[in-house]
Amino acid sequence: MVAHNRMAFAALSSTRVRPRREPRQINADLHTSGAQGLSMQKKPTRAAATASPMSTADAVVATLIAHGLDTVYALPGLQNDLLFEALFKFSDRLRTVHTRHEQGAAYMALGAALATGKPQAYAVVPGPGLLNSAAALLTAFSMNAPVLALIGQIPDADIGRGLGHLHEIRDQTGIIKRLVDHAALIRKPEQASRATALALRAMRSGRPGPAALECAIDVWGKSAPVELQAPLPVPAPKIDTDAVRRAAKRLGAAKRPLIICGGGAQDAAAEVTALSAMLQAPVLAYRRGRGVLDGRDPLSVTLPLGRDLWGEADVVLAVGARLLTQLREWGFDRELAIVRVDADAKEHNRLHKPAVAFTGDTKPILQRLIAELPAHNAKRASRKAEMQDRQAAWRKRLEKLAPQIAFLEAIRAELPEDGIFVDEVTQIGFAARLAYPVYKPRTFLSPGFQDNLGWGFATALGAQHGRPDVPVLAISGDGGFMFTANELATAMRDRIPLVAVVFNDGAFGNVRRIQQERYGNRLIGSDLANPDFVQFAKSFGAEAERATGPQELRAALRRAFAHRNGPTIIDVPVGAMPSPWEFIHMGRIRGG
Ligand SMILES: Cc1ncc(C[n+]2csc(CCOP(=O)(O)OP(=O)(O)O)c2C)c(N)n1
Ligand SMILES: [Mg+2]
Repeated sequence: MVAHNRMAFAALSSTRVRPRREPRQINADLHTSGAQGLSMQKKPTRAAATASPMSTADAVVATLIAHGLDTVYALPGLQNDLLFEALFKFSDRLRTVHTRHEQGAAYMALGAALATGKPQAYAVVPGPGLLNSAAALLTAFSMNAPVLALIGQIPDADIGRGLGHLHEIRDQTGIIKRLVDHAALIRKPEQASRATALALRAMRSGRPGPAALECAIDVWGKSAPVELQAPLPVPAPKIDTDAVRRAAKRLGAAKRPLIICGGGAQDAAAEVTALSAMLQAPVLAYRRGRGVLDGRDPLSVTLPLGRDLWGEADVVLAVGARLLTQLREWGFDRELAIVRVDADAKEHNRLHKPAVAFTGDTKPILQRLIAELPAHNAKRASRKAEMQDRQAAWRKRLEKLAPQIAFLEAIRAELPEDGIFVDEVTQIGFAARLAYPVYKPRTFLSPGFQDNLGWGFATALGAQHGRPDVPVLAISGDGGFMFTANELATAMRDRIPLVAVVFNDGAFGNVRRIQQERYGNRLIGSDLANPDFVQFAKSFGAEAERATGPQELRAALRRAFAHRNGPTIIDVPVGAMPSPWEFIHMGRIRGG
């Protein structure tokens, strides 16, 4: 195989690479060491200008490597056999991790993207393979996560003819275009590298997000002289100096400023932290913005205190956040001015006209605000004591959720500062969004507005695969865990040391409680017949144990985090838990 790879790289290195046009602007994340192996990319010379024949599949894979990708999460099949040939050929540069279901592959790519902040790819067959991966692709879209889907196709000449080829689906391209903003069908080897580079650029340009490339069964193997495309520059919108001044004036004069972070703030932690200190502004995050400001800072708030602060704020700085809950559920009025920073210009005016709006990457925009603010900022006393009191008051009311919080305390005590917590749609997850302290960015992965049951275990596997240097913990209910529990086989084969805690109440507990409380206890479709999760996990060869109560969980976690040679499943039997919803959907607080 080594000799085989050498030959492939000998062929590659005589392949011409298009020079980058604006090398200064190339996003650092895309221009990483993975590209260095393709040394011809760094200094395109005249000598290397003869493009040599290359297959479509080789060109796609070489371009992924040149963009710094190191893994493809995949499930093979006939249409993609020649793609897998290329993955074999380049397997010392790009690992192929194959899963047991396409949703596992796509969720793993998503988890790796969220944990690393870098683009990730998955590959699946057309039709059922695509649809099996679709919930994860939808989630990647909703979370603006840079995930590239490589999707097979029926023979090129027959696309759209409805002949009934294996895995044919009507208008696959149309379906994909509804799921992602950037999609392309590769029809010739000459297009393959540039199409891949364009997809990877689209994933980082403007509002980030997934992209998809389709390629027909008979196109992967076609060869032609190919120009390998180096990473393309990502355009950065200009920052309006006048707007910076207006925003700094508003914020500087604010009596009760509030910062709200969404997922778009994850790469601007230092800037948000600095602004929060300068303005003595609390920073509200609920799901995707957690960890941008360290949860130990008294200015770091989640719900429900965040809603009180929204009620009294005069200026809000929204950083990469949709504000749907705030503007729709909590209300607004003329006394509230909003300064918005968002990668997507369409986001600004959807529900409300902001006082000042910035479009672009949050980090450089916030840096400009930090530079401008001192000229306009009011003298501010520390709000530390006030915030500590208010936090304590809400902690007291949240004691209603003591059963959940006790488990979260056990987890926080054992998961190191930079350990990654992967949330699920379960009782402990709902409480975690309110009460689990997050210390660092990208260490609390929560599915955002899809809130899709079953994302957790496989997404966490991808997070752990992408970040082998830190412990990753997945929580799930017995319902959510079984969506992708089959991927325990993947975790064993690839020795992924994920620790997964299953809170086992024998029910779709959330649904059951709603049926009890709101629908006269008419229980339907909410009880679960479970396997013995310890036996189940052990049958894969995984470590597994049962822990009853928070103390036993803490001890089990300590053992689990010490085991780095494969996954651990901890089954935690629980009863029904108190409802968190009164702390999450709290209704209007301003605007009548
Ligand atoms: C993909 C998807 N299907 C259905 C739901 C609706 N749903 C929300 S919570 C839930 C039950 C979760 O059960 P479990 O994972 O056991 O957690 P528990 O509430 O028991 O803690 C369901 C079915 C959803 N959020 N996502
Ligand atoms: Mg359950």
